[in-house]
Amino acid sequence: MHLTALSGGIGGARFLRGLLTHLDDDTRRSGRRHALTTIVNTADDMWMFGLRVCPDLDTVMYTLGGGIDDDRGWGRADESWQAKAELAAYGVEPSWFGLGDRDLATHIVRTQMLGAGYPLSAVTAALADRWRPPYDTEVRLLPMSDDRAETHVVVDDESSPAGRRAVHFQEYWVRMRAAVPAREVVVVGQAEATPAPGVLDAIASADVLLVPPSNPVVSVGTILGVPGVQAAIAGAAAPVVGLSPVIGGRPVRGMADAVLAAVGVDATADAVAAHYGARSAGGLLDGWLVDSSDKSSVDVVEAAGVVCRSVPLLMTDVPAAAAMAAEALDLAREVGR
Ligand code: FO1
Repeated sequence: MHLTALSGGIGGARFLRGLLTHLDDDTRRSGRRHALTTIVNTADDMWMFGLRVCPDLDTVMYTLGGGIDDDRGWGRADESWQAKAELAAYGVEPSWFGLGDRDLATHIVRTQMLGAGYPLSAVTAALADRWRPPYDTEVRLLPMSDDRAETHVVVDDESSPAGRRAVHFQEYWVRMRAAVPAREVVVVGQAEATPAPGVLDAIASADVLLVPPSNPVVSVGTILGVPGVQAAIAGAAAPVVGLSPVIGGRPVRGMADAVLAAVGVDATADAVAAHYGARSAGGLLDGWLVDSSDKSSVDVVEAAGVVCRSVPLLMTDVPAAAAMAAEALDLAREVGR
């Protein structure tokens, strides 16, 4: 089976690790081989100290390749922070973003290759070659685009004449901890971006299209916003199944409701499904998984034209994520008939 997933950082990466575990179990049981293409959000990306940092691509690459620090959910295991401390000693910014010594090598190689004229998709393939996921299932990482599309968040700012200013998503998310209201989310350059090589084909040729529990606005929304992607999904033969990133009225990654509010979406499993829309009504979803604690929202989601099931969605460990993946594929079979 060929699966294609749209993913952001931490939540999406953890789900994909569970999916690969489940697919390998299926290969051992049935002998069937599988392939997974992950289209990753690049609107979080940022220039820092002259280096191009791609947090979601790196989080997926490290998580699937075994290099991730599982407690943080981002960056490398066994990390040290000497360079970060030295940069801070020089008083250079951003001091609020944790660039570890091991992680810096990834950004140096990426910046070197971009400088030599390689597109981000080629750089990603080269970096991923070192981080080969230890699964039978063939895994391919694709940036959503080779072009620059950057999420900026508009926040209140009395000191500026307009009373507002735009900050890069990372500054809003990491330095400001999403603690102030996001008035607007703007993806700079998105309208001019084109899907990276392989993206549209991975959507068209997939047997199943998955929307992991990533942030619907700044991770999945930014991928869907790349011109051509939404139309490719609408026209694809594969069923589209998503998993709610919101459990019991709270986003699992505690700050996601800040950007949901900016686009007027309540932090509930059914509001996110409504935001994505039913594929039968020109939206994204054929099927939607909500957590067991959100069983009461199944009827609301189904009334909107999306087949809905409630199952445990808390990714406490890899087996839990694998069980969620099994449920998602089961639902895909049901809606795909
Ligand atoms: N997230 C944080 O909350 N604090 C950090 O200092 C931080 C550093 C960082 C470094 C490299 C990287 O690939 C990701 C990093 N992240 C950090 C996560 C990053 O902000 C992600 O974009 C968000 O978590 C959303 O996916």
